[in-house]
Amino acid sequence: MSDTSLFGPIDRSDDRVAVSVGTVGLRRTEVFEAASAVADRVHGAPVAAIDAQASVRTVVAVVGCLLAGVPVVPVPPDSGPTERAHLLRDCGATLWLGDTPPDEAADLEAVRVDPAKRSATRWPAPAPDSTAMIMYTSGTTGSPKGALISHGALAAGLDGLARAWDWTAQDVLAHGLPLFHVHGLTLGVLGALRVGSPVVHTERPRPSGYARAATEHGATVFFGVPTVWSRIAADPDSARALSSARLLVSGSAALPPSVFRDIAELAGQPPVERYGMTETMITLAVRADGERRPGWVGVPIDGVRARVVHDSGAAVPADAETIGDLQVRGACLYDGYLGRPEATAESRTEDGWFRTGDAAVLDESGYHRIVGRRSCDLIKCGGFRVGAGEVEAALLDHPAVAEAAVVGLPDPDLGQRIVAFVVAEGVREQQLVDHVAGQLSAHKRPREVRLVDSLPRNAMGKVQKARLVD
Ligand code: MLC
Ligand code: AMP
Repeated sequence: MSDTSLFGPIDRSDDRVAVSVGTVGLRRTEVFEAASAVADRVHGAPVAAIDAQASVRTVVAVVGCLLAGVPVVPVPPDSGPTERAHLLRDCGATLWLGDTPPDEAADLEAVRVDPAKRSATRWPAPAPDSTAMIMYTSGTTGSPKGALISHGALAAGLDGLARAWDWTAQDVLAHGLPLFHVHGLTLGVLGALRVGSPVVHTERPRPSGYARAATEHGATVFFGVPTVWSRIAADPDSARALSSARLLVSGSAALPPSVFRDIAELAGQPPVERYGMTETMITLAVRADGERRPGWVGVPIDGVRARVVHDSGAAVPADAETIGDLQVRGACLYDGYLGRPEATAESRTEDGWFRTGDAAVLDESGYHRIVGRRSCDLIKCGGFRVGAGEVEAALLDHPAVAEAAVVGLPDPDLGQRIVAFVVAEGVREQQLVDHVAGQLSAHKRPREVRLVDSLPRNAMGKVQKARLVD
């Protein structure tokens, strides 16, 4: 049986269900014995791509690769051929773990993952600086980049969070977030396995599922993106069912103050907010016993340092007002973008701080508030990070489209909704929505397409997105 540095020793007396997704559950020993069977099969591979459906199979596949020291690429299950082909080509995977491989994975060796399989192989802990995961994430332009996350970074980030939230094996975590991003997979599955707290995954992040996790599974900690909390607040019975919880956590995007207050009233406590990125994991958090203030994401977790600076590099005053660039450093940060030395170098200052691209203010107690992103070309829709450039490229790929500009507009449910301004002939708006949903992940589709005669451009010919947003 494995005993790796990421997951710690296995307490065989703990016969609780450690991971459940929908109606399927595995005890802790079952998770690791099934994962060891995957590790037996995949060890030695350079990289493994995983069809990251919301299922225990995905959990077993990811843990198996981590045990074997094989870098994992979680592939969004709704990704279309353009996005999937890019990911698979870029990451260098030789294995496809999942059901029937899609056409783009036809060259990869298919590995079936069976959560009922068992193996007792003991795996030595992978080196802390070896790559554990390659998480694909959007930039302002171009195709998604693979962020290299080491085993050591995972351990450091998860421990920092566990300490911030007093998250222990006595907790039961519940969420229904996708298993291909930091929030749902890294924190919501690997975090739970590392601290030993059972995780109840509700398959979808619906309010009724969260309520059932509280009433039927005794969940004490809940993770959600603001859209999920907003939907829970709009379903008072479900929100009230969470009143037995110890901690409600919101992150991945800005939580509207009205939702913060509605949840406080209905569930008996407001969410704690925390801030992170694919490249950094979670760097700032309101601690379990910290003051909860709407819009404020707290202080650096243990092992992280943060600074808010002017363009000159000088720190902004801690006056809760002056806006600067948020930069972070610490053991939980990524090692760079796979095969993109220039983008990696650009992401760091000369003195080694990571430029988050987010603008923030700091107050005298050390709390941070995120006030927005520096670039309007990164959109947060329902907590998903979507690059305007990637959506524009998909639109321009349609034969009827001559020009396209994509922006994020405020949306009461999604935070920002993706809106495409398109110059095109002989095509309907919905056809363009479907075209993007078919090529990229469905969540990257424009929620609205506006057909226009021309795009506003400056003297240099650059599209003036600020005018579109106005
Ligand atoms: C809709 N669908 C289409 C379609 N229109 N499919 C094809 N073509 C079209 N034109 C399908 C979708 O694929 C999906 O299918 C279904 O319709 C509903 O999709 P949706 O409309 O996009 O769902 P929505 O209600 O908008 O989702 C809201 C949400 C989701 C909150 C559930 O946005 C979500 O899961 N967000 C979480 C994002 C997250 O975890 N981010 C963390 C990033 S990490 P089907 O089959 O699926 O029903 C990070 C770091 C940190 O940020 O700090 O945490
Ligand atoms: P991703 O790479 O998907 O993890 O997205 C990271 C981005 O999400 C950050 O750069 C922020 O813009 C945004 N984000 C994450 N958490 C928060 C938060 N609590 N409040 C505001 N924005 C957030």
